[in-house]
Amino acid sequence: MNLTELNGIATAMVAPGKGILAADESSGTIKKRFDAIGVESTEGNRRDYREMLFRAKEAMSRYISGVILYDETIWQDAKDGTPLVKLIEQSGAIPGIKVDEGTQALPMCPGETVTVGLDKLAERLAKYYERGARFAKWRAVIDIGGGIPSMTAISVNAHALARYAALCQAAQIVPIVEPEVLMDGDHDIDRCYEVTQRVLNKTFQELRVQRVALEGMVLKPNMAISGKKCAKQASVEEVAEKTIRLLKACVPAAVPGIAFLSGGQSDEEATAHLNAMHRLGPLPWGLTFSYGRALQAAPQKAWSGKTENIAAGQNAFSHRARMNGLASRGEWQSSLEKKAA
Ligand code: 5MM
Repeated sequence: MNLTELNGIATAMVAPGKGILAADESSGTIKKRFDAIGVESTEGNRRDYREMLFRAKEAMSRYISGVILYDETIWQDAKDGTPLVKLIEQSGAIPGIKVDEGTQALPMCPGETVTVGLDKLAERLAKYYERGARFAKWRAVIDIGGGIPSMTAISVNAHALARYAALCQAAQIVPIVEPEVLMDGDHDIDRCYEVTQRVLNKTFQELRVQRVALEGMVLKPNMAISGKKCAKQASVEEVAEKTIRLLKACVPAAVPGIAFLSGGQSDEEATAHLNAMHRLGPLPWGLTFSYGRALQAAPQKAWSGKTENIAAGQNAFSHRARMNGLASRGEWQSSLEKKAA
């Protein structure tokens, strides 16, 4: 393992003004997104959609540091025969790959899951590296509800995240470690804080036990935020203040960067929260976005599967990428959204 090189990649992934495009929707998830805009989820449509994003010059060259791909996409070529990975590299962004194989029910723990995909992972990583991937992603899912999460679910997911991270670093690939505490329930922000703290502490404990070099990884956490169904929604300032307090308590300064998931927040909320956190600096790590829905909802709608809408889709993507790029420096203002509208 060359830690200097891994640290250089991780640092570039969270460079000020830039963040990560999470375009690694599995086939089931992209079908749901396409259903919402009336587009059939064929291999060709998935390729055309992602090609549109990766060819959005302004977004990709100025605001996107890296792209997380799904297995199908990393092997696909653009219409003119250029591998999609090459389009990403040519824009100056770093290609990455989702390597987990989804979740499975966790025995003895009703309603909870464990993320799988460790079998043959070393072989798969070597192939992805050869194709151009320089970072990877593995997402563990922790739900909050009556009596959950159990310590069992937190523990097995943290163990798998660390196993994955160590395998990545041995393959000279930067691991994005993503323990996502879902915001789907009716819990308040303090319950989210408390659960996320347990999850992050256990995850870093496992990372240390399994000798993962913290300098060569990126953390992708949820924010401390109210559950979507909670009657009392925390303000932007409270989310920012509690998230930074939580991360300072749990994430060692040796970690080069933290890149948030959006988790179902609206586009503008995700931007406003990141921006507000930067107003609380200086921070010990790079802090940016690794959004899926909060970057793609607008371009998906604008594109709607029509060739004549490609420019509109790219403009919508560039706008959201620019807004989040500004937020990653604490320079975003809501008036910029209105001006664009
Ligand atoms: C893009 O969605 C990713 C893949 O999800 P599935 O494996 O369920 O299809 C997801 O892991 C994503 O990278 C993160 O959750 C961040 O995306 P959001 O939409 O929460 O910002």
